[in-house]
Amino acid sequence: MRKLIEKRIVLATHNAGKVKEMQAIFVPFGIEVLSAGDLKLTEPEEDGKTFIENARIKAVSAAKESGLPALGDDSGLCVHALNDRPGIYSARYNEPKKNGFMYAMEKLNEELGNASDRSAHFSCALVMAWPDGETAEFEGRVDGALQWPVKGTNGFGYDPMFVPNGYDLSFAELPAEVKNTISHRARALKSFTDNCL
Ligand code: ITT
Repeated sequence: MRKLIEKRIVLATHNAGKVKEMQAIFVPFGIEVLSAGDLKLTEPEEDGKTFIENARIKAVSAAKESGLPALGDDSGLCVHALNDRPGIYSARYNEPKKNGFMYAMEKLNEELGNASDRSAHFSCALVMAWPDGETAEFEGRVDGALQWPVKGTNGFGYDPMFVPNGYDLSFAELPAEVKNTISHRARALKSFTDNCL
């Protein structure tokens, strides 16, 4: 697989929570990590049908616009009793964005009702795109269960609702170092760093 020899990349995301997590994971590798937000890159329309397709749309667009290698992240929460919804629509499930992510979490909890199966997983697809058009794909997943009431203030998005298997605390209660070792994003990034660095 193609190695990343450049010492500067752009994260093709406008989500500050993703940027914070990915920057922390890149620190030991000595790579300067800019974000699409820092560079004021345009946000392409995410009209893919899979996490990988959407990650590729973001990465290719950012690499072309910035002239730097770009890493796109498309991720989401897949709830098993809801046939893996909201999945690729996890960000849009929070429309009209009332009350931060509480709106989406309350809606999910209502949809689940008294379902006995509260299992779910987070998926993360990463696509690395070089300015010359070459791409490489990586994926990660973490399984867990959805708790109510939600707890914790760390992380972002659905973290206060998600308790990873093997833990009693949600991603929003666990320290960032723990989430950044076991999360879907951490696992996809490990596959990227193992193969490309
Ligand atoms: P970009 O497209 O700019 O990257 P986004 O937030 O729209 O930002 P996605 O389309 O990939 O990103 O949507 C992913 C959504 O899934 C995100 O907004 C969160 O709600 C949720 N999500 C993904 N990873 C998560 C995590 O680690 N913890 C909690 N929620 C997460």
